[in-house]
Amino acid sequence: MELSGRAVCVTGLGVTGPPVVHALLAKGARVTVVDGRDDEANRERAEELRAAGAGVGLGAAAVLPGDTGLVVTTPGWRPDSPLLVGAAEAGIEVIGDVELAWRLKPAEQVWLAVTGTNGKTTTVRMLEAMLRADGRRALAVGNVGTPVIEAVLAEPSSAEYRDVLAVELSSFQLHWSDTVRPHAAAILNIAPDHLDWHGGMDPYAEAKAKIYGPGTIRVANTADPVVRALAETRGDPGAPLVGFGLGTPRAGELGVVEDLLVDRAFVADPRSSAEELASLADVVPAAPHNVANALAAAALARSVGADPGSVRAGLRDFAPEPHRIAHVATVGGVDYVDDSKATNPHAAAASLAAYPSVVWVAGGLLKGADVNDLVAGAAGRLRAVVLLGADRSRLREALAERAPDVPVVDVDRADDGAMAEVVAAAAGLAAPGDTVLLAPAAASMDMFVNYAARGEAFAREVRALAG
Ligand code: UMA
Repeated sequence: MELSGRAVCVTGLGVTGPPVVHALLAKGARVTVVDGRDDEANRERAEELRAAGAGVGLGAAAVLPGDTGLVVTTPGWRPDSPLLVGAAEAGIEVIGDVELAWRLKPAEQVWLAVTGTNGKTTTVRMLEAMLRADGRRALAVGNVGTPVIEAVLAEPSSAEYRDVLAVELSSFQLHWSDTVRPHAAAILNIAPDHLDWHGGMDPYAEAKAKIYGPGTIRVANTADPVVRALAETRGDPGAPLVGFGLGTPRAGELGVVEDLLVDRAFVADPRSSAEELASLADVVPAAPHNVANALAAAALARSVGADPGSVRAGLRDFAPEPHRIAHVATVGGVDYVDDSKATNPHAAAASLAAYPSVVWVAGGLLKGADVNDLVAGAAGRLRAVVLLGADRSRLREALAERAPDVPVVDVDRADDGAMAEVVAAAAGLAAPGDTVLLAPAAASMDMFVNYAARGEAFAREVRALAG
């Protein structure tokens, strides 16, 4: 990709923007970066990027420069933002940061990609651990937090070079990626999320399906009908389709036999042989959806020839991230569990399914998702519900209709004391043997900086309760 002397506009000065700007400057492009937010943090970043040679437009000055030949957008920018619509109307190519990274990467670097509504970060981290156990120079990048562009610029001869990337791709990043073709890619599951950004379920699923590029080995969750349909109808029909699921694997699949994770795809003769990869005890936590994540990671690792022993070693090395079904404390015979990362109904349903009797803490920003099925599916497990956050009335209505006998406490405040009131109410409703489960089914930004801050607030109040 020729960038020397080209006028490029980068939109977004968040996590992704600055390394994209540096990469473009290093390639000789003339770069302007814009961001609608003109605050202290962005002014500081602007200072640093101006010193490096970029132009910067903040706030009202976040406009497309007249001579722009290419726009590189960071993932959070919606396709209907006026600046991006204006660029497209003017015939200017708009690509995402992942597409740019793909065009600039060394030819020999292999990408293994993961998308899905839930489990992406866990899966790329498991994959990274398996690849490292196999002796590869691997790194988990993308939506997981390290912008992809940071891992593609090193020359293969340098110490910083990575030969395999475990790339977590959000639907936003996939929307802006058109020529990316990973060696193998997994779709974990698809359930309603980010519908406001994409404008509906179909465009959301179509964005996810773009992960299967020409030649990409299609790894797909056989238990998810939407994923199965996409794997069968999208991507390259000439490329292998490898299913994974919690049942006994058929030829061409990875699955579970008794307490073993088993590969019947990446073996010499899938019809007559299978390879043991690991035991269920190697997967932490061993909740069903997490075993599915481990199988997806294993399929991707095996697609580049990783040893079965490396799959097991990687799973044992893997440490789950905070705020994902994390046990905080047991107080008075009641377990308190922080799954603040359950930011949509699909994730909350998986979490609720792991416990028989739950005081459920839920609510926040629902992002356009429907909660009726979630509530109907969980009703039999609910001792009580404590609601918080902006969209809690939608949950309250669903509970009144689908679980009318379950007591509901509504915490009608969003200040610093709200979480203390939530935990106190939950403690009052729980009986010994119950689980108080923070699995909000919603994003956190109405009350907290992010899901981690919400989880920390919950854990703090639980520890205070425990004394
Ligand atoms: N901005 C505007 N106008 C807009 C939109 C954004 O000016 O219309 C500005 C904001 O003021 C802000 C900047 O753009 O300064 C933010 O950029 P961004 O939203 O593109 O996000 P980044 O900070 O670059 O982080 C992104 C991902 N964020 C989103 O997709 C929203 C991060 O995923 C990712 O880790 C990072 O790139 C790595 O490259 C986070 C996320 O929430 C974890 N992802 C969603 C999810 O997992 O559900 C998709």
